[in-house]
Amino acid sequence: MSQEASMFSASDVIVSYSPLTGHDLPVQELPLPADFAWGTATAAYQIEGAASQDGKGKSIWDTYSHLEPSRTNGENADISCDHYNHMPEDVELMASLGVDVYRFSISWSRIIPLGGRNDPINEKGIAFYNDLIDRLLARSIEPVVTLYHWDAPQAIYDRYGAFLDTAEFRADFERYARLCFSRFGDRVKKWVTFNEPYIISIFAHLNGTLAPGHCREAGTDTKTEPWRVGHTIILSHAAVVQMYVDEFQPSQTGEISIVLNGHFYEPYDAASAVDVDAAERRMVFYIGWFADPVFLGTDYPAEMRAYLGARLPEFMPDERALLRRTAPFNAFYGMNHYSTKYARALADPPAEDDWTGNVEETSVNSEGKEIGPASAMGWLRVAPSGFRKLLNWVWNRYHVPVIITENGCPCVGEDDVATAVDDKFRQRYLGLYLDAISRAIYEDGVVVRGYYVWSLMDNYEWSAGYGPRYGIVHVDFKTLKRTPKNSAYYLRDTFKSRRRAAS
Ligand code: PNW
Repeated sequence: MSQEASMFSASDVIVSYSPLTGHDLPVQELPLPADFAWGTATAAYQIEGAASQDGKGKSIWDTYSHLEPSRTNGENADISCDHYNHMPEDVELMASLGVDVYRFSISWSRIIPLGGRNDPINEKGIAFYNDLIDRLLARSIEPVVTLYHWDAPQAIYDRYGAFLDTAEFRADFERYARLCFSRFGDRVKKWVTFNEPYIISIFAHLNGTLAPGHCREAGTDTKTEPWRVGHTIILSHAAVVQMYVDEFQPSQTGEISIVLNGHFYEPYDAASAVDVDAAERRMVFYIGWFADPVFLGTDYPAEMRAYLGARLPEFMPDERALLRRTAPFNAFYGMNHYSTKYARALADPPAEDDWTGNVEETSVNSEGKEIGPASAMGWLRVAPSGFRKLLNWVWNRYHVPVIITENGCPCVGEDDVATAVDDKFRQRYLGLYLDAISRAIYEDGVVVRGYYVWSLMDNYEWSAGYGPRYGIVHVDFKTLKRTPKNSAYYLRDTFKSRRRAAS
């Protein structure tokens, strides 16, 4: 299985750590700016449960997690953390950890059960998010809201294939966004339109490991559809930025942007010019695909146009104008980052639906050196220097203040709460990644405004089910008891002292 396909699969879970050099890197507790924000992050489908409570409609994940045979490790998130019914407790928990920010997503089909622009609104769903936002603000926690974290209403997928029809999706997404701005925007001052367009395009519409799993079956076209999906996301994003700026920002005074994920890539063989090119090309194909049109307001990167030819959709003149107009209004670069990989240029011609730029991704380089110690997921390795380099890469290309909207890792043996709370591996990972941010800020001049750990609590890790646990709080999925792990206290304390050190 390719590294990409295994990213969300239970078969990639590691059961014991192997000792590796580099694991003993010291955490230096380097300073951070006094106004640097620390937050926790979640996504609706992964934590809420209450799959059909209070009139919620089905999303593509409700369908996908119930397929037979299962494509999600036999597990679904019908209940998960049952956050929908434990929300006040979860807000109190965050308050006790001293977080400044909570990044969560709204379930589109909870507030518009059928999703479409003429479909009815579910007031009970709206009431849930109003209550959540009010409770956060009462505890001085800033809500940062993602409109789309992977759970498209099933009805719009049934009607027109969701992202596969740009005009239909854009119109429905605009209505959904307008509803959110008008009902929540008096109190929500930071909006994210889409979480990780790369993953939506490639994992859900090419290799098919995430819902709707649209791939390699009758009537699908993996050569063009992932790029159509990306195109839909970019244009829907820009349209909603324009709407927010025109209709809501003057009175609500909030900010809006998008969240992009991406690894840093080192060359497989540092002495090989083609591998050095491959590493750069992989980042352009991964990140530049979305970030160039969104933040620069330009066409797709020239390398992508040249390589993909007619597989890549064109922006029409009015769409180019929309991109140019809205680019400067993206107030921050939301970065989800977990790990670094090696990139190796492939000599053979690529598959006809290749999406990588003909690059192979590995965790071991030409000299047999591992990129870093593996977490409980084989692909997720501790490589903080790659994180610092990625921060520089993004800053140099886009010059937009960065917010780390997700970063974290799962540890080995975390089912058992007694083992889980002593999460030294995670504390080390988080400490090193915060040091990397500090170096990027103070030594390299990158502007980074905040850090939201993934995740507030253990939750449903998509196709990998409940196997990998990313939480700083342990959840017992039988009793739903929440128990903070030591990393939760580590983050509370390290932000206190690092920020004091900086001021
Ligand atoms: C993110 N990668 O997904 C998602 O936003 C979360 O919902 C998810 O639970 C979390 O990270 C952990 O997996 C990722 O390619 C998608 O490196 C892709 C990658 C990493 C995370």
